[in-house]
Amino acid sequence: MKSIFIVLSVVLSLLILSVGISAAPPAPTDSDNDGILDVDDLCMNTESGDVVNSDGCSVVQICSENLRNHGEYVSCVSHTSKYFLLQGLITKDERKNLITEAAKSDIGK
Ligand SMILES: [Ca+2]
Repeated sequence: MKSIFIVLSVVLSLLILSVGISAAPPAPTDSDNDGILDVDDLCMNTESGDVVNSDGCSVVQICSENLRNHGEYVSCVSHTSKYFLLQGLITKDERKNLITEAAKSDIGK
């Protein structure tokens, strides 16, 4: 009788061990597909295709925070996009397009 318990406990231990070995940790996720994993992403829900910095934030996301008016938004896009340009994240033409789109937008109005 005692040997049955030993065999059962060994089998049970092996089962627990095999479950522990085969259970892989969950894959890291990048919910907004901006190339920055969620654990490091300070700006969730980045628009698809938007260029982001190492914090996972686009120019629009950075400049849409704590706005007082439209002029402040356009100014923020201008200087933030310059930083993105200097970092090699965007081209001069992309920066120009960001500023043009910011000026045409209703953000901050
Ligand atoms: Ca993001």
